[in-house]
Amino acid sequence: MARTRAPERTLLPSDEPLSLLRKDGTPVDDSPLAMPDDDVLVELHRRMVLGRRFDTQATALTKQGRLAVYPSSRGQEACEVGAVLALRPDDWLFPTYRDSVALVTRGVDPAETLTLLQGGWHLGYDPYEHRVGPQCTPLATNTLHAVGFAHAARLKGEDTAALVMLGDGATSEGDTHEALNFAGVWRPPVVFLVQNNGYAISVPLSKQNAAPSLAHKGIGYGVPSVLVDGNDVAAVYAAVREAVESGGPTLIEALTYRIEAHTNADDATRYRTSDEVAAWLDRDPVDRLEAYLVSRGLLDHARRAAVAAEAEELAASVRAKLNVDVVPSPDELFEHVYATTPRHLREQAAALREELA
Ligand SMILES: Cc1ncc(C[n+]2csc(CCOP(=O)(O)OP(=O)(O)O)c2C)c(N)n1
Repeated sequence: MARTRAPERTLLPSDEPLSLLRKDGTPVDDSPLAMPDDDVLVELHRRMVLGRRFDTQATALTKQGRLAVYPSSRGQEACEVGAVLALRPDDWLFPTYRDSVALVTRGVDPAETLTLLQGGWHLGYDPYEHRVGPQCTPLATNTLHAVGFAHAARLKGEDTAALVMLGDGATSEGDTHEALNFAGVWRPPVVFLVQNNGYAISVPLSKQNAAPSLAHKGIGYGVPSVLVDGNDVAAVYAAVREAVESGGPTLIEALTYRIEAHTNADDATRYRTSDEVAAWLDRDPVDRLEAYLVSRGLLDHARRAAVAAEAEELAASVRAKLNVDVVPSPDELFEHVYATTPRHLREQAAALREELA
């Protein structure tokens, strides 16, 4: 079987993260990345505002006992939204537990996104409808799903890229290295977006990585690698779009930060300081894009109010849909595991039914 050519793109990431907007919203001159069109920037803003409201609503639902747990991506909206909007309709997304906002941005029903965390279905949405794989909880397993999927699509002659989202901690898992090696050799159209938010739960990056950057981890596998400012949504969008259109593999490390704790079950004050959090609040991705849009006359009071109202409607709808007691059917535990249920599962289902009768 013929392999595609090795990349002509440079393998080495830049020393400084690539960006298009500084933290005060002023544009960067001579960035190698292409500034997205105005209509894309306006949509990126809308989606980040909606995503943040969804995220705060989901966090609130944990406090009301409506969700068992929620891993917030507050502060990481530029990655969640920028990467997803850069995908083409036929591309696929392979997200993690932290990426609910990415799912919502891709079009998955916000309430369906939360069904698993509500204790309902294992997977509350149809993966084929919006081309979104299941949110993976075992770290880095989705990297292998993504390379396999992109490779299979190429064999079938389909023009489909796969975007896999993973955290800094997940780059220490064996699966990531196998996936990168596969990607380097077979060159499927796959984008590894590493959201480096500084911590794997309480473990800081310095305690689990010796490479100069996580982007450097692509080099040994022959995968072109890019380091971007992960709080700059324009830069994330541009880098992912370029990677998708390259037709081969790319690793993108996006430098960002999670403002909330790992999940609502974690106490982040035990391993990081409030000064550190404040420094990252100052780099807020939504504020940054807003400052740029206002300076360009692309965002005014009326537009901001309309987006805020839309975000409130979204939150109200999520609240209404999740404000119900879930009554799972034990029978459903056995459904959709295999195309044809094997004998041992049929027996277990029968035993359970008998016990509950
Ligand atoms: C294979 C595997 N090992 C360990 C865990 C337990 N675990 C859950 S989240 C987490 C930290 C992940 O950190 P990172 O990849 O940086 O992602 P983030 O949570 O910061 O988005 C760990 C170790 C797991 N889910 N899967």
